[in-house]
Amino acid sequence: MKIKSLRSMLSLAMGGFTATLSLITINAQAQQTINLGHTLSDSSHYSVGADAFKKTLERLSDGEFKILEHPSGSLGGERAMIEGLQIGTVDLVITSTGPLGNFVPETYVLDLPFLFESYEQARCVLDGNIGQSLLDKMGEHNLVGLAWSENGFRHITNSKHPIRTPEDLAGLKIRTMENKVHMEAFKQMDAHPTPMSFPEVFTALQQGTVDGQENPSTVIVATKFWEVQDYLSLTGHVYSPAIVLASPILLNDLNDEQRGWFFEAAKASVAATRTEVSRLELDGVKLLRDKGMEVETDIDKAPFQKAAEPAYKIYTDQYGSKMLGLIQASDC
Ligand code: EAX
Repeated sequence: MKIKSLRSMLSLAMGGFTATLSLITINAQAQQTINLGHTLSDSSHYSVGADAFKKTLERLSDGEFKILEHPSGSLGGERAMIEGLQIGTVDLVITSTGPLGNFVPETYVLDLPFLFESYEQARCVLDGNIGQSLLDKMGEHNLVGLAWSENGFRHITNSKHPIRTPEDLAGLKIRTMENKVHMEAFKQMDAHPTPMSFPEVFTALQQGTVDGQENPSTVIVATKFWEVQDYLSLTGHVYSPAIVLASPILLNDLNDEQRGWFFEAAKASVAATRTEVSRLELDGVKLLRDKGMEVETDIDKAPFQKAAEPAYKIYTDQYGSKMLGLIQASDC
């Protein structure tokens, strides 16, 4: 009798212990905080995308995952954040392809100047088989590509004089992303390309370390570059994709259903970001003019395209022409 009651006491205690343990597990899941970093302000198109990601993931997972957004490069520049994904100190990043080629060289093709003519064409390529095959490549480099998002067509700003032709760039120090295809293109256009991590750019422009920079109107607006740049030329010299990347250390730990939520959330993020990019392509330029920038809208792109052409050969000599050929031949 004594033994029996001792057993039942024990089993009661064990039951309670197990129940407590599973509560702890549920609580731990309910509180799993996911750190999402990007380099732009909390009013940017990346933040619009981060908000959509957050809402979707928190809804689908019924609060099991919470997104904590770290805007404005507070987790570092894009290169540092991508490294963070690889070692698991960062969970999610929305980044341009700027430094991505250093990790996944297959993506350099997307940085070629004048590769895409319109948003429709770029989005169509990135949403199709070509985009998917490039997303799959991330897996070979210790990253998870959740979806292609968008930064926008890049335009040139500077503090010296209006840029209407490639010759106007001669001698100007232009900050570029840490991307050798971009640097090559600007070298070909006679500028002095100066690679730099994005969080350093505003101060470099302010202090005159560089004369100009190039970014989509989305970024120029979000970073208030009008405070340190007088001239904007709508060169649209390269389409700048963004990508939603995850850490394999996070994703590999999840079950299929949970992983699916992250891919769904990335899709929602892309849709929201693209809508904002399209809006800012028009409204952003108006705002920049209102802020006092002199905007050159009527740019003849042909001479810029011609000047940047050698960048294609330099790229294909190193990486072959297969991916480029596929993009150029696509139905998009
Ligand atoms: O991704 O570095 C850049 O100029 C990027 O366009 C910016 O960080 C947004």
